[in-house]
Amino acid sequence: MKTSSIYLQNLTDEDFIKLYYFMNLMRQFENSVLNLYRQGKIVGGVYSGMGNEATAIGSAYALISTDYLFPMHRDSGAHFVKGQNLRTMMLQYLGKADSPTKGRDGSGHYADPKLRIYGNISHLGAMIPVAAGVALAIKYKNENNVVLNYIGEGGSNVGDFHEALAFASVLKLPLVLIIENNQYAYSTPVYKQTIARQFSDRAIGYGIPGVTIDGTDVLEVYSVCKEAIERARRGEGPSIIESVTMRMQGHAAYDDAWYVPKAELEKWREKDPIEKFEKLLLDKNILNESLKKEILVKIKSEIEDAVNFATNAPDPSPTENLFKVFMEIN
Ligand SMILES: Cc1ncc(C[n+]2csc(CCOP(=O)(O)OP(=O)(O)O)c2C)c(N)n1
Repeated sequence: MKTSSIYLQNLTDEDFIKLYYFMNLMRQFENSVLNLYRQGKIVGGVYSGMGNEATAIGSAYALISTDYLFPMHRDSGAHFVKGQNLRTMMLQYLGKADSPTKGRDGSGHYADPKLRIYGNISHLGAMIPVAAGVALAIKYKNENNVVLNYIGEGGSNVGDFHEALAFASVLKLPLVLIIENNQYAYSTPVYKQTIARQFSDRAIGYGIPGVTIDGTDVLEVYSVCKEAIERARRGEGPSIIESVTMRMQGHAAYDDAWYVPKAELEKWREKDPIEKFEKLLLDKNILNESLKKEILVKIKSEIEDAVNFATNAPDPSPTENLFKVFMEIN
């Protein structure tokens, strides 16, 4: 943990508790989504961010409300940090009529322009040029905002990655790209994806800063992201942050990840981002057992409320949805 960071020193106890709350919320939200999937109430892919909580939460926490968030499929918690509410997320996952995509999709592929959240495009890498385009618009309009975009280490190998960064670096666009290196792209381990020392070294080719961080340490993620975001806000251009973590479950709910050695998972389990942060907060007396219980009970009841609300919400009309596949922006 880089405790010397000025940004870290500015965090209050309230911030620490919020980070803890959001990390737990993300994990419990995803558990409830998985349960709904197993009950046959959610169709399509269900992707787990287990192991990625520190990366998703710490990074999004470094944004201000007018910044733009372009998350990937393991960043559900980033939506909550950016202001998305649980009921809306649950409507979206259950494909309900009142969800942001009005039932035309059942995962994070939605946009909420008011909150400046633009969920991932399925085609890996395709989101980076879009994020760079928004960063260009910010620059044209002389606005003071930043775009935070994520890509998996596997997705970072597609051509769009290069095109977007070549463009963003030359124009010094306010874009921060996080490469979530969670060791596997579906069943392909990192050593079969690259022979480079680290993914952040790619930044050298664009003449921009690139840094590799411990993606299981929420405070390190927060402080390094904040530094890159504020640099971008000052007009000094994009950065790449490689956040190293582990995909603790299969690619999606249908995949038992048989190809991941058990010993590797065990090694990473000891670095569980939530347990690690919880221990730090308990040691620092920022958290105690009764506050912990209070937070977990609050999360449980918020999730139950969202599940009940969304389960009882109306389903979309099949005839209407047949013709409106592309999203309408309200
Ligand atoms: C261009 C493209 N190729 C293949 C896929 C199918 N696909 C979806 S996710 C995925 C693995 C992505 O791995 P990574 O980028 O490392 O992210 P992770 O899922 O590990 O977080 C693949 C191959 C896709 N969506 N788009």
